[in-house]
Amino acid sequence: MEYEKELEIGVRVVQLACCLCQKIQKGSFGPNPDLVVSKLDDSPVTVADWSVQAMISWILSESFGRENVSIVAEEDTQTLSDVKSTSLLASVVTTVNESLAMAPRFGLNGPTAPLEASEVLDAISRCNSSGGPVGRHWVLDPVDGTLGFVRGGQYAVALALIENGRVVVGVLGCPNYSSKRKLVNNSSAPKSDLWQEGCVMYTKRGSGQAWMQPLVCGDGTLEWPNSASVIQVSSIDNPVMATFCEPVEKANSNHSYSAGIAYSLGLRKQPLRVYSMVKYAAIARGDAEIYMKFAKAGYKEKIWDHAAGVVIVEEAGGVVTDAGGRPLDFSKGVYLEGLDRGIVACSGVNLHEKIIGAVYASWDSSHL
Ligand SMILES: *[C@@H]1O[C@H](CO)[C@@H](O)[C@H](O)[C@H]1NC(C)=O
Ligand SMILES: *[C@@H]1O[C@H](CO)[C@@H](O)[C@H](O)[C@H]1NC(C)=O
Ligand SMILES: *[C@@H]1O[C@H](CO)[C@@H](O)[C@H](O)[C@H]1NC(C)=O
Ligand SMILES: *[C@@H]1O[C@H](CO)[C@@H](O)[C@H](O)[C@H]1NC(C)=O
Ligand SMILES: *[C@@H]1O[C@H](CO)[C@@H](O)[C@H](O)[C@H]1NC(C)=O
Ligand SMILES: *[C@@H]1O[C@H](CO)[C@@H](O)[C@H](O)[C@H]1NC(C)=O
Ligand SMILES: CC(=O)N[C@H]1CO[C@H](CO)[C@@H](O)[C@@H]1O
Ligand SMILES: [Mg+2]
Repeated sequence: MEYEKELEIGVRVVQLACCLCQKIQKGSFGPNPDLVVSKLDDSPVTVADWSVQAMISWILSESFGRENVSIVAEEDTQTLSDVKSTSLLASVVTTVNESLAMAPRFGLNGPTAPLEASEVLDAISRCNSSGGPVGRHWVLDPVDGTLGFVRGGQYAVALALIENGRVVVGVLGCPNYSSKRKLVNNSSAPKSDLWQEGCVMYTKRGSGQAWMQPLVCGDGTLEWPNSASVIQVSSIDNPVMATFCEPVEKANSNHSYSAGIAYSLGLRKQPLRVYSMVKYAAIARGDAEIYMKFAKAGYKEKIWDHAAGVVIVEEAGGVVTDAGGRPLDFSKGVYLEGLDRGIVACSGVNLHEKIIGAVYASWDSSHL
């Protein structure tokens, strides 16, 4: 079966990564002196971002051969080496070792001896591929929605495989998105402990199906794929009934533009503001019908922020295109080059056509 091994390793390693993130949040690896630091572009990064990238890079390299694995990922080691504090690197090394020690419980082989700092740095910096139209490339956002992670909102671990420019495998781990409860607005996070039952979603291109399984981070071993269930997009196609989600942060998306489109479509519900690719997960699971994101001038979307979510929504029955109605192009390297204005993900073609129509209408009227 094509991509069977890739999918299995991907699901197992993303589950392990999600559990690692939850443990960091609970402070299980001891105090974190520098949980959050700023990168050169001022975006936040944490011990979790580097630890997850190092751990996943190491497992993929062991599973598929270091010389054969090309990984495009968000983090590099520059900030990690730049930061004055060596305690940050020490925290990352400890966290990576602790998580690799749990690998057998997830059906993965860990190292025979704990990794040295140099090996951890090497695993992170090996993810410096820039993808492209030819060959196989893994695409990783170790922590998508770092702000959500830091603030107790939604975040995701996103891993995808691109082959010859097409996304063929997608795995989305959502540690704070219960497999049993509907998604809620950012500002109304549940107070109960139910968040601990996060979920992992995954698919293979062409399977015509996507699956979800609850995240299992306690004791015991990961049962896979026994505990998985099939997920499907919502069947609602009336805009009046539809729920739409958009980013929490205004920094990289134009909320007033999406509000205008929502108004012209006749959407009645207030937008669900959610951090990270969990917005794609909500469409795939049927908790929402529309995800719109219109970029601000000058912002370029990166492939790791979309690859896993797009293939999962599509295989669950949904549609994802740019705002001009064209498929997203994952073959051009690190960025989604040529993206027309923004991204529109929908549960079905009817809603999708209406949104693209509304975008064209608003564009025409603003250029009369
Ligand atoms: C790397 O790929 C080559 C060619 O596909 C294969 O022969 C080799 O076994 C692979 N290495 C590992 C460690 O999997
Ligand atoms: C990626 O880093 C490795 C060392 O880890 C280096 O050998 C390689 O040339 C780098 N590749 C790119 C595309 O920068
Ligand atoms: C999102 O929710 C978190 C947790 O309740 C809160 O700290 C944060 O301020 C919220 N963000 C916004 C923009 O509402
Ligand atoms: C996410 O998890 C944190 C604990 O790690 C919890 O405090 C928070 O309420 C959760 N947020 C949501 C939206 O479930
Ligand atoms: C956001 O969209 C509105 C149209 O609704 C436009 O007037 C505005 O210039 C856009 N803002 C940015 C920063 O692109
Ligand atoms: C979600 O929160 C935003 C403010 O952060 C608010 O504007 C919106 O109406 C809320 N949506 C729902 C469905 O409550
Ligand atoms: C160098 C280093 O920090 N090694 C640690 C890796 O993690 C193990 C636990 O699995 C620790 O015992 C090591 O000290
Ligand atoms: Mg990230």
